[in-house]
Amino acid sequence: MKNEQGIALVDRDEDGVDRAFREDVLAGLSQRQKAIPARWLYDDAGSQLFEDITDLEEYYPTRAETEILEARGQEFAKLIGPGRAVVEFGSGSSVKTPLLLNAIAPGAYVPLDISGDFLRQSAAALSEKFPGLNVYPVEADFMREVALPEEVLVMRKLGFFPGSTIGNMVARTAVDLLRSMRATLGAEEGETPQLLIGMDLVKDREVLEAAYDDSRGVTAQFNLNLARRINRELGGTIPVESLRHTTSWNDDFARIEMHLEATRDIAFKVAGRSFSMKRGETIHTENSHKFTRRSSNTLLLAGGWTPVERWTDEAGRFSLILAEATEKREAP
Ligand code: AVI
Repeated sequence: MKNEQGIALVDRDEDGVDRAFREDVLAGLSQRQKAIPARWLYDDAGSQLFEDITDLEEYYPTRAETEILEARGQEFAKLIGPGRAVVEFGSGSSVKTPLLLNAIAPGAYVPLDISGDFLRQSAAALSEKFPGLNVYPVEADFMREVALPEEVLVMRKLGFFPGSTIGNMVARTAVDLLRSMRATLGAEEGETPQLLIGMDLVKDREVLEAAYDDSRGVTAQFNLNLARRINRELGGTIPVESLRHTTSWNDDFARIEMHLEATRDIAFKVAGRSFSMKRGETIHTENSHKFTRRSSNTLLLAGGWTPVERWTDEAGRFSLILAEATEKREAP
């Protein structure tokens, strides 16, 4: 469902149920390997729990990326230049976004997010911090091409996609997104937009497993909240106390996987349909891919972006990559 600007809106049925959520959950629970797309982890409670995760001792990505943004401002300024419209894919973080904006003297800031309330709150907070900067929040699903506000069409663009959120997508979805970003940023109209993107790096398995299974159990609550959300919003009867949060490193795909595992045989209903799980069976709830220099280059190139520069934090845990839209197909 779209509004008159072609923006995707949440499509609810007469009972207020998000139809896409119900479809994804019912389809996902019907598969042999049960799986639910990770985007449904982020209702209000899930978004708050994710904020809490970013403060955890074991969860290094947020601190590592912030360290790069703090340390490399002058290099960003040199390679990006002033006057660009910064288009952030997501609502923006109260810490990372100001670091970038301070470094590069942008012409405008355009946060894109599907969640209007959160978007407006964070855009307002940012306008307060940067009183002279034009801020144009756009409520839209950035997984597809988005029409940018007219005021910024004449400006050169920089896309900003921090946090290694790209790592939560399988390669096919990530490439689709990178291509949509090209279109949103005007690459098809003869512009050469830039993209500053965070990509988390492959590292010791123990460090990764601890980051996704922390000692305080916050990530476990984040994962279990999905089952609670299904019960709340889809009339589910999942016995949440009989599920446990598990993580494992999948070496073939260089990713941490999050699952909810049944600790006993269980049966439950969701939206009137019956499901069961044997003890030890899981629902796959998230992938978090980790990259090497080569795999990140390959992904960006497949999405139509040529890497220009990359930075890592001192400990070499996380990378921030500046890329520009590839102008034409390179030989051979
Ligand atoms: C949002 N995303 C980049 C996080 C990650 O690290 O993959 C989500 C997350 N899941 C568990 N902890 C954090």
